[in-house]
Amino acid sequence: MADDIARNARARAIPGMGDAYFDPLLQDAGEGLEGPGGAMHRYARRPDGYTLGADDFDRDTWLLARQPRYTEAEHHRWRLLFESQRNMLPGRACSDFMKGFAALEGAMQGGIPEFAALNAVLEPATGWQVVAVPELIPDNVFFWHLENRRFPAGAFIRGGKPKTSKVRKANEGRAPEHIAYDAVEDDLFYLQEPDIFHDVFGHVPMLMDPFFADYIAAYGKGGRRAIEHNRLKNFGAIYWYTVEFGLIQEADGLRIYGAGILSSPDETLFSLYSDSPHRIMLNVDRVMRTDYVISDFQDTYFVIESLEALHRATAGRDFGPIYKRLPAGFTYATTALLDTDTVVHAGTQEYKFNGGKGKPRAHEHMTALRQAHGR
Ligand code: HBI
Ligand code: FE
Repeated sequence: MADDIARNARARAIPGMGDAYFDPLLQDAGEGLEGPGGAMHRYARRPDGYTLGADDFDRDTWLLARQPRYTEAEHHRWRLLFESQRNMLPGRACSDFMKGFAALEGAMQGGIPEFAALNAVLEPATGWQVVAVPELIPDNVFFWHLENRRFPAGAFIRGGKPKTSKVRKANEGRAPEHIAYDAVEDDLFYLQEPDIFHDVFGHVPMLMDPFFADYIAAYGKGGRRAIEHNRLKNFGAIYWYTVEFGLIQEADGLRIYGAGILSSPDETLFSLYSDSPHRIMLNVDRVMRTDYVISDFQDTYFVIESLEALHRATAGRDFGPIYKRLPAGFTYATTALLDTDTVVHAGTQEYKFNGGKGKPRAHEHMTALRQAHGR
């Protein structure tokens, strides 16, 4: 399949990045095994000897020809994350996520899933596929895949190289495949970059929904225009505040559909139950002007009425004239509340104003939330 996609990419060239976003560092970095982004080293020397080499990586499409064969330690990390986060879903994830999740659960439990098994469920439902990539891929390639109903998922799983001294100490002298994470949640449960757990557990269930499936494909199509108009950051905020961190108003309360939240146990609690963040009804024009947080919980979550309404607010809309009026960069801070907002909850912003992640008060804030909500 990866070969077909590569041929297809050459026949119908991937739209360029445009002058504004041409990044010489990205274009020139690395050769062969390292890959253009330098992440192939993740697959180069696997504990069980199964190696993904330069031939397994396509430089046009950024696709891996196959998933690596995962070690037992990696399957173990998946199971830890999977079990723990599955228990967070009931009453918190939206009904459409739960529906998609139920259909995919057979292919997702027991260890890191085979994309072929996921696609056997996903493709007949909405025409989407999951495809393997080594890491974050360039925006134009990412959008091109989305437009063609392929969701690029990182093939690696987090936690292979413990970063904190606490985790390192707990595992001193152990071979990589024997590193234990059970007692050291902090390193495993905080997400720095999209890995296979975030991409598959967080994103794929929503791709089972027809409206959401169309919404993301339309988003991919719109990406090219955003790049041409030099408004990629503004356009990216839409994805961020919907696909990654979106909330939805359901009949019996607020629920989550954003993959960034649903792959994080703490943000699942924070987004729904904390008094700190604002919760505001989604307005696409407002969101495109709003900055966002990349290394901590969001200061503001945007709420939609339905997936159908989300689809309507974006698909088929001509963003060209909108970009002409839109200033480059962001106008509103992450903590802003505007007269024109439809406010669901005006946040105290206490988490933010106490310094956020890593600060003692952030820790207390989360401990209180976990205790109040049984985790
Ligand atoms: N690549 N693999 C991967 N996953 C992403 O979520 C992703 C990406 N490249 C670019 C990108 N996201 C963002 O720039 C867009 O959402 C704007
Ligand atoms: Fe994501």
